Amino acid sequence: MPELKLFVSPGSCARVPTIALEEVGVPFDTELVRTAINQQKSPEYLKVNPKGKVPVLVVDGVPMSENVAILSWINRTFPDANLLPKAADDFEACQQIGDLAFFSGTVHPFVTRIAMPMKFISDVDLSFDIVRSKGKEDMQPVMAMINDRLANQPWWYGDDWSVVDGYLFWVWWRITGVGFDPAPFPHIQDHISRIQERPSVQRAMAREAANVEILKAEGNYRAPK
Ligand SMILES: N[C@@H](CCC(=O)N[C@@H](CS)C(=O)NCC(=O)O)C(=O)O
Repeated sequence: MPELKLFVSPGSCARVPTIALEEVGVPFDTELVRTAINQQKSPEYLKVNPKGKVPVLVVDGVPMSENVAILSWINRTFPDANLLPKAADDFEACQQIGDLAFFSGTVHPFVTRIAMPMKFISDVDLSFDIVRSKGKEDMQPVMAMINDRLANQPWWYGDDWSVVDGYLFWVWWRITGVGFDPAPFPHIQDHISRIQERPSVQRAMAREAANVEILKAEGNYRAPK
């Protein structure tokens, strides 16, 4: 069994591999990165991930960054957990990588505009709302497409849950937490209610809640707003 340590920050996209590892049921440690004080840019952390981002999964002492890679590795290493459907061939396997890349490379940047507009601008007072509003506008067709996909099936791939559903859960939690209107997307809302019943998701959220308490006790907690 590999020794696993996941670098995380509450509310971040590190939630997705946390859910994946909880779903597998393998023992793993998490290490808290304090983004409120930019610990992800500290010299120590940059040795782990020169990109200065979470998540990082350290496998037997060797770090791996990027959700697409981390989730693919967990899926391949623990195939019995069915984090992704069993692919019939290379083409289907690559389509699944495409789904993870869609969330990482297309959806996530819109999330950042909505949830962290200050990352795009230096003049916070003048431009904060402009960036956030444009992010919300650009997110509409993306969420409409996902809402349509979920109209007649409970999960992204049909009847069976996958880690792509975990990705959607994080995205939705993050954007609705800062004012993205959920009303036009009832099938996504139903999906979120379903996924919150999943024990792996509840365990991942409990890990995050414990880390939030640590940050609050230290004075390093920054609530989403
Ligand atoms: N492409 C990366 C994106 C990772 C990412 O943007 N992580 C955010 C948290 S959701 C982060 O670490 N932000 C801190 C920063 O940019 O300083 C992935 O999919 O893993």
